[in-house]
Order: sequence, then structure tokens, then C-alpha cells
Amino acid sequence: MSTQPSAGGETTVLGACPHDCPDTCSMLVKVKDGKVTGVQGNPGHPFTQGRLCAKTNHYQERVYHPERVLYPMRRTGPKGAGRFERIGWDEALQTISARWRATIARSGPQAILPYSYLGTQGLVNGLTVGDPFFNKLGATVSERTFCDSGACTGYIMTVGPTPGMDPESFQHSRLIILWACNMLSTNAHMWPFVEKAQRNGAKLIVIDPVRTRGAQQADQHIRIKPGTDAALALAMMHVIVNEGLTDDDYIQKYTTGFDELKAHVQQYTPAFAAEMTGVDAEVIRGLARAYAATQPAAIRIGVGIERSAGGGQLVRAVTSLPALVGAWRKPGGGILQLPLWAFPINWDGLHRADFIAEGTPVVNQWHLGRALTHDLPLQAPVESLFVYNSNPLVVAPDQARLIEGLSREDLFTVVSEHFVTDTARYADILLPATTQVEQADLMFSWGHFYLTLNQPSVQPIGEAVSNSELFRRLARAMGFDDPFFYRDDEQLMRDAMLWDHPAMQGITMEGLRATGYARLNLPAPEHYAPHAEGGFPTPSGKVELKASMAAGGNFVLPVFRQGYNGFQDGGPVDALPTFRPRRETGATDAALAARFPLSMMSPKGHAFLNSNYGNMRRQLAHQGEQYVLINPADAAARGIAPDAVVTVQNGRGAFKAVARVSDEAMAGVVVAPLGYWIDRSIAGATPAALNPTAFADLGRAPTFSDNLVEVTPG
Ligand SMILES: Nc1nc2c(c(=O)[nH]1)N[C@H]1C(S)=C(S)[C@@H](COP(=O)(O)OP(=O)(O)OC[C@H]3O[C@@H](n4cnc5c(=O)[nH]c(N)nc54)[C@H](O)[C@@H]3O)O[C@H]1N2
Ligand SMILES: Nc1nc2c(c(=O)[nH]1)N[C@H]1C(S)=C(S)[C@@H](COP(=O)(O)OP(=O)(O)OC[C@H]3O[C@@H](n4cnc5c(=O)[nH]c(N)nc54)[C@H](O)[C@@H]3O)O[C@H]1N2
Ligand SMILES: [Mo]
Repeated sequence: MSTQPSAGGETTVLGACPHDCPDTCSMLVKVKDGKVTGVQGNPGHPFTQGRLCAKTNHYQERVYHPERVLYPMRRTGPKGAGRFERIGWDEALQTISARWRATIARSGPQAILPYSYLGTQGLVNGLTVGDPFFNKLGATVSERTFCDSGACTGYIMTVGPTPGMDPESFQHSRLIILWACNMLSTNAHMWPFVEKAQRNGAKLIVIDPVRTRGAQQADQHIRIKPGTDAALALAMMHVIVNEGLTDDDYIQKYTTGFDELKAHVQQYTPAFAAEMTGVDAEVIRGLARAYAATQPAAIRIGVGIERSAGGGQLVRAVTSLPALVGAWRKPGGGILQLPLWAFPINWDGLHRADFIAEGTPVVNQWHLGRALTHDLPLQAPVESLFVYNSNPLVVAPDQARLIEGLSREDLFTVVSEHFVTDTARYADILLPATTQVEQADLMFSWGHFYLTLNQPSVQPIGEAVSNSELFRRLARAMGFDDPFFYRDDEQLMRDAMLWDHPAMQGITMEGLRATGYARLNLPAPEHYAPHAEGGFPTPSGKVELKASMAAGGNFVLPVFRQGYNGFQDGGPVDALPTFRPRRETGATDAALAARFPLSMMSPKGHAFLNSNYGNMRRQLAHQGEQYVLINPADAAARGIAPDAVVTVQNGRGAFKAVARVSDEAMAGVVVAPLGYWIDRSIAGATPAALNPTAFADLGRAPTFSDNLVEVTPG
């Protein structure tokens, strides 16, 4: 434990924010008498810049919350009642291993289903922590396409797994487009770099159906109907190629398929796009011209962009834009999607997909409700569910069916958690997990280029264990003999990175312990133009406007499915970026749109982190009750008064919320933020009850922005 003594017997430990957020802050943890007294953003860290956020400013309140799960527990009431009694770790592990052994003997290990995501994001305790264990056990593989799987697929098909722009280099941009990115809420530590560019005269454009905090600061806010952005991007290309605004030298040297793309975009006129998107044709022309003429131009896409039927091709279209105008030539130009690809992570060693037996079935996370209610053709129906790092009852769709599945008396459910979440209420065995200040971890980032070390500041509270320790205990309980399963956290950190990679040059564990963080060995932001001269990590080495990877059909990247071979069973994929209308619109399904005329989105809450903090006083005070943002015209047409309780419903379900009447929402669109708990809801449901389980076109992304509803008073 590295501590720096300071006044009054208080020490400061170099930690890191654990959350699934692009900012991955370097967090200074103040400790006195073995207790965390406060946290603060590291002022020395170039991205954190001394600030945390509304979620983590008082992280100690999460650590010492009176409702934390601190001991293993056994269910005593009916499923869902949330009644438990304390047991010991031995009893918990014996119960789990006995049940699993019986299940395996009866039905095979595939009757066990793990379910996890990013409760914590570290390389030790995060995404992959349970993968080697479950892969070895022979459990059904969980396909975790929660976040950015569709966008990553579209992006990689176009430019390959390149980190893309350095977020810090945005300060050198002359024009910035925030495209479906609610930056001031979801990526707030990047804002200073955007603001700096703006102060230097850069133009900021926000493309979002909602007048977000960022849109309020922008020079131009382009309101667009959800899920129609591909039409906008393709019409921008139409204007760029037909008005001779292209960088022909860049296109000729560093792209493939331009001639075909040029012919292909002729159909996407600004007039067509205007009809699809609701954006005026002249605005589209102006956007295309400004984007081409103002270099370096930067695009930041959010994850919110992928959540409609054509979300993957939409990202293909947007990702094609920088090459057409040569935006990649200079620092401050190009596109930023997921700089995660900059980190030389030892994914194979983390997942151990080599443990997976050929033919092991895969269940997509969006289908948990169906899997638990025997609505999927599984050879071995799910008899046991193991949830960690996730709260599916809030974050997954099909809420009513999920409750039905979790209520099954014959289902043996284990949940590892900080709190008795909506999901944890259904656990047969509930296990206590440590928070970040009680554990060690090494953090990559999907929003900047710094590797951060989180050093523990206090002993685990109660009998909580880190996820890494949990899987060591489970391996022992299941009799695994491979020493691989018993590596300590220090070894896990050392094994997580490819230390010999050029990007890791100069970075050591010892150095990280002293400073808390290190920038990957990449050029400084002001010099960072990775594709000034091409060099894209695609099969051709160029920007594939016509994607050669489309030939293999749709796929899910291994990182989203326990490392399992990703290139599987996909449907056909267009090689050129195309516009696909939403699944749920008047044009595609007039009868549906007549019954449910409003389009619902359920994006992130400002003071929640997914469903984290949905039970905490300070953040609830900030967020208020579950609300639904509705345009004044839509509210008036339905007799909905401000702050009235309303019912939001569609054919899949209903929930109640407080109406926030504001033209922040565009007409025809309602916004119900994610993160509120069922437990505290007005009528036992949250927006997830209405969300579709249908996949988007690429990477089995969700289609939560492709979702028609009606809102009624009462
Ligand atoms: N405060 C806070 N920060 C977070 C999180 C959180 O829960 N709370 N979660 C973290 C996680 S896991 C993620 S993935 C990121 C996500 O970060 P973002 O992608 O920024 O977040 P979202 O809220 O999903 O959506 C961003 C914006 O997309 C808009 N949008 C939705 N559909 C469309 C569309 O079809 N077209 C266009 N143009 N806009 C659309 C929404 O109105 C929203 O303003 O945030 C991370 N940071
Ligand atoms: N409607 C709607 N649904 C969405 C989204 C949306 O925008 N709208 N966004 C999607 C996206 S982008 C994402 S990333 C997913 C997020 O999906 P999840 O990652 O499942 O979301 P969280 O709500 O953060 O749930 C994480 C849980 O892990 C627990 N936890 C935290 N740390 C630890 C730990 O160290 N150990 C253990 N065992 N548990 C821990 C937390 O208490 C929390 O309950 O949701 C997706 N679902
Ligand atoms: Mo996410």
C-alpha cells in the first residue's frame, strides 16, 4: 500500500475510480485511522485535472453505506422479497459447489450461466475476472454485448481497431462534432479539451435529439430523430463528393472503395435525409461544407449512437467521413470512438478462451429473460445463474419476463454485490463484494491514454472479498488444480498487460506505484496524428469505405463473449455504409406507430453510473424521481401537466414516472434516464420494461433508441 503522509495523521493513497466510464480518474483517497475520510481527483493527472464527479465526489458514502452487503447470506423469504440471513463463507461456498456438482452430474455444466458486466472496470476485477473459471467449468458462454459492440464492429470494419484520436488533441481542433455523446454527463473530464478548442475559435456542433448540457454550450445543435443519423452522414458524403470538397490525395492513397461509395451515396440526397432525420436539407448542406472546409475537424461519437436497427452501419457511415476530407492529416482531426484499442492488453490470457470446449452454447445478455423462462432453444436449460458486476433487472430489457425467470423456484441464483439490488433480491446465495478502496486493480481506459493503478487504502470491510478472490475461492470449492486459478492480484496485474509492447515502454509496476498513473508511450497530444499517412489496422491497411470484413457476415468481437471465437453465424452485412430505417417507425409499421406515436430513449443518468447510486441519498437528491422528459407540445396534446405522474407504455410493458415537460426533448421523443431501481419505482417497473430485445444490424447491439411508446396521464 503506497501512502503519502499528510497533516493530522491522514494519509493519501493513490487510487483509481472503478467505474465503467471513459474518464477513469486518478483518485486520491484520504485515510485516517484505517478509514476512508474522503476522495479527490488527482490534480496532477492531465485528464482528471483534480476533479471527480457527482457520482464519486463522496465515494466513502458508498463504502460505508449502512445497507452494504458485508457478509455471505442465504435467502430466507420468497424470491424477490430481499430477506436474507447471514451465513459463513464456508457454508456459502459449500452450498454453491454442491448445487453445481449436482447440476453438472444431472444436466452438464452448460446448465450454469454466468452473467456479468462492468460493475468495476479494472483488469483484475472487471470484465474478464470470471471468464477463465466459467470457461474451464464448461458453463454456457455469456455474450456481453451491453455496450459499444455494434459501434465497435462498424468502426473496426472501417478503420480497424485503431485508438483513433487522442481525446486531449481535441483542443487543437477547429471544428468538433459531438455525435450522440452527452459529454458533460457521461465523459465530463473530456469537456475541458473541447472548451479549450472553443475558446480558440473552434466551432462546436452537437447532433442529438435532446438539448443536452453540451448542446446548450454548442455553436450549433442539430436535433435529429433517433436512429436516423446514417441518413445524415450519407447525405453529408453526397454533398462532399458532389461539390468537390474531398481530399482526393488522401482518398487515393489511404482508402479503398471510394468510386463505389461515390456512386452509392447519390441516392442519399439532402432532401431524402431531411425527410428521414427531421433536419432541414440546407442545414445538412451547411454541415457537410463546414465539416469539409474546417480542418482539423474532430468527431466524438458516444455509445448512445448504436442503439437502433441500423446503428452499426450508422457508425460505418460516420467513421468514413474523416478520410473523405483528410481530417486525419493533423493532430485534432479524425474520429474518437474507443481509445481502449491503444492499450496492449493480454486479452487471450485474461479470457482463456482456450478452455472453452467446441460447440459450447452462447446466450446473449439481452436474452436473459428468455433464457430463464425457457423461451430459447437451449440443450441444457439454465438451472443456475451466477451474477457479478451486473444488475440485469435494471440494465437489461424484457423486465417482466426477467422477473418471472428469476422467480423460478428451481433456479439456483448466486449474486455477488455491494448492495441488495433489484437483481440481488432474487439471490439464493448473496455474496459480499469489496469496493475499490478495499481492493487492488490496474485500470485501462476507454476515454484516454493513461494506465492507472488503484492501490487499496483500507482492509476489506466485513467479510467482503474482491472479485478476484471470489473466483479463487470458487476454483478451490470446485477442485480446480491448475495454479493459474490461484494467482494473487499482483500476478494478475502483471499478466494483464503485454509489457513488451512499444506502447508500454517506460511503464513499470514500480513506477505506477509511485505515480499512480502513466501515459502510454504514444506521441504527445499536439503531435498525435496516427493516420496522417494512412496506416490503418484493417486488412488492406487503408480506410475501408467498402469493408472487406463484410464478406464474413455479422460477427461479435471475442472481447464481448468471454473471448470465444467471434466470427460466427452472422447474417449478411452490406459492404458499403447504408441507411436502414428504424424497426419501429410510422414508415416501417404504421399500425404500431398509431398506437405508440412517441419514440423513447433511456440514456444515462447524470448522477448515476448505470444503476450504481440508484439507491443513494445524495445522487437521488440530484436526479429526483424517475422522470420522463417530454416536449411541451406532446405533453399538451395529452393533457399532461408538468410534474404529473404519467404512465409510459408499449406492447412490451409499462412504467410510471414524473413528467418533466421541457423542449429539451424534441417533439415526438421522450427520454427516461437509466439507473433508477425497481425497488424505489412508483409502480414496480423501470424503462427496461419497455425496451426491445431485438438486435441492431451489427455486433448484436441493443435497439433501445428504436422503441415506440405512448405516454398517458396518471
Ligand atoms: N453520469 C454518467 N456517466 C456515464 C454513465 C452513466 O450511467 N452516468 N455510463 C457510462 C457508460 S457505461 C457509457 S456506455 C457511457 C455512454 O455515454 P454516452 O454515449 O454519451 O451516453 P448515452 O446516455 O448512452 O447517450 C448519449 C446521447 O445520445 C443521444 N442519442 C440516443 N440515441 C441517439 C440517436 O439515435 N442519434 C443521436 N444523434 N443521438 C442519440 C442521447 O440523447 C444522449 O444525449 O457513459 C458512461 N458515463
Ligand atoms: N435502458 C438502457 N439500458 C442499458 C443502457 C442504457 O443506456 N439504457 N446502457 C447499457 C450499457 S452502455 C451498459 S455499459 C450496461 C451496464 O450494465 P451493468 O454493468 O450491469 O450496470 P450496473 O448498473 O453498473 O451494474 C453493475 C453492478 O455491479 C455492482 N458492483 C460494483 N462493483 C462491484 C464489484 O467489485 N464486485 C461485484 N461483484 N459487484 C460490483 C454494482 O453494485 C452494480 O449493481 O447497461 C446497458 N443497458
Ligand atoms: Mo456502457
